[in-house]
Amino acid sequence: MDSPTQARRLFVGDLHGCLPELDALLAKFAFRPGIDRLFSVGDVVGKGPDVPGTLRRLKELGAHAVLGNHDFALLQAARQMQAGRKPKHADYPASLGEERDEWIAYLSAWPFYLELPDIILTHAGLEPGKSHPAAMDPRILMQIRTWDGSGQDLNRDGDPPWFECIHPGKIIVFGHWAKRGLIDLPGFKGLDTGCVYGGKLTGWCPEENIFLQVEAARAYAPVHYN
Ligand SMILES: [Mn+2]
Repeated sequence: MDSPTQARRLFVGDLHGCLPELDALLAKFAFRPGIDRLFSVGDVVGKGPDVPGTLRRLKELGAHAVLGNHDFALLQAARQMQAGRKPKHADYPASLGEERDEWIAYLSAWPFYLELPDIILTHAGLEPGKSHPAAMDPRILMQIRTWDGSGQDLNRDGDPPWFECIHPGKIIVFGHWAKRGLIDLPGFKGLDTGCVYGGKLTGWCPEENIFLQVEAARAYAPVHYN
């Protein structure tokens, strides 16, 4: 029997500010702060109802996270605005509220990937043809869905999914592909099930090998898979 205090890990899909659903997922898992560990696949910001509240919860729980393309876009927008330019996602830094500087510092510390003894965590996926994520293009780690052989077009109908082009020795946990939905293959766990679009928030626990899901309370954003 497992000891009741054995640590479990919970990997959670793209949050996009969906704090009520994150809290519901943590409750469903019976997450124990200080014992269990929480990991986010990134895309915590953008589109959704409570971005600062979601960041607050991750920070309170000591969560580990990797940068998603929207988190990266926020950091880029903040830098561009500081330089007096008008970025594409000018609304993203404003969505952080009064603790804007705290959240920019928090997000700035997130890596493009995390490597654990048994798992690699990345927002979108890995770059085929390279052996280790340290050697991979961060744009690809944050954006890949399909592989065209060169990394130019990362999302093209007819090209194979990146996870059919790579045979890593560890389980890859990722998000970013809400249109495709839950991916449960032996070496690949894709957790973006479109919560912010009115889908579900998905978590995966490797210790119990279970997926947990909660329904979105509502659709917070029109479906726009970017
Ligand atoms: Mn994404």
